[in-house]
Amino acid sequence: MSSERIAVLIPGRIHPRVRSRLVDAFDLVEIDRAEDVEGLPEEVRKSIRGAAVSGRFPASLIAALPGLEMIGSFGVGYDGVDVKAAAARGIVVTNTPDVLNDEVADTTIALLLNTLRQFPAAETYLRAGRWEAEGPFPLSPMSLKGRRVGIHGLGRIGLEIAARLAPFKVEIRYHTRRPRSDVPYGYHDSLLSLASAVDTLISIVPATPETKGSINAEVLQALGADGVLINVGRGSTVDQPALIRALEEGTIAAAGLDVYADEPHVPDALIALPNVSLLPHVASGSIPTRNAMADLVADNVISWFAEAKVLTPVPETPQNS
Ligand code: A2R
Repeated sequence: MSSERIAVLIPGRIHPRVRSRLVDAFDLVEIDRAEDVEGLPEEVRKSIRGAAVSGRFPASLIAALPGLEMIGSFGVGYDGVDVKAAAARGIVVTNTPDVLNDEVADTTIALLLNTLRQFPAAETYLRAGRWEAEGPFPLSPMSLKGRRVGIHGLGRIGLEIAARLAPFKVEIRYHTRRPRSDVPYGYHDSLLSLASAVDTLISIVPATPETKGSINAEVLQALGADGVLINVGRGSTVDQPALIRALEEGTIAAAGLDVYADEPHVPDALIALPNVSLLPHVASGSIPTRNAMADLVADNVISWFAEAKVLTPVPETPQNS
């Protein structure tokens, strides 16, 4: 490793474009898992000043890197990075907001319609030759028409979801911790109150101790027998066993999920349910959007070492702290 080049750690798998954007200008130190940092020669470990990560960056890894200045995290959610440990050391963490808003909002509408109108099952029916053999696919019991939709989290992505829902002529309400002054939608100061007022709940909040398990049995009960839950935020927000029970027992009607409690594991009990539409965490998963996210990770790393500032710091680690 040449002495003037800056060492940047990549712990685990990351979008190949992050690597290709950085490889010419930086000495990339690549390890399979955060824990493998212990196997690096001491002078390499101490030389690391930046990091690019998709997923976990625990406090133990931060502690093992005494020269670390910034962590560029892939994705808008950065719950895998111990930001508290980073902030305590003055390390700047960046995420990739905004560039995925449209893709995630588009996916949310697709998942909502798939859940209500059972389009994946209808296509499976056609492909199995059943249309010709047995006749038309059964009418879907549910429709988007006339629904009252509650959005749990009305941030960058939630606003785009709301904007896409408006032309569907549904009623839109929301819950966040603080009401927004720039939207015409009805505000609820608790998730339970929102769930009681709507029949369709879309969750797009970050994974935090506060949101963990917040969509619980009581919230699902309040959503009601016509209720539909769509989760495109984080799996930890939903009490997954309670959701499975609610779907099995008809406490709510259906769910559309892109995120799960323990990805990539999806419980058999969930897969066995006929009233769910399940996606493998693909909301932002198009090549153009993932490329834009990869570019933003690389641009943050490059900008930090060229100009001592990043483009998109997370709120917990403002760059001038
Ligand atoms: O609570 P507020 O006023 O800070 O509003 C934010 C809301 N939010 C919550 N709402 C209810 N209870 C909570 N405990 C709570 N914590 C946060 O979630 C805000 O309206 C929204 C988050 O918006 P942004 O920070 O702009 O995030 P963005 O880009 O929309 O992405 C949302 C999440 C990511 O964190 C990933 O986990 C996932 O979507 O892909």
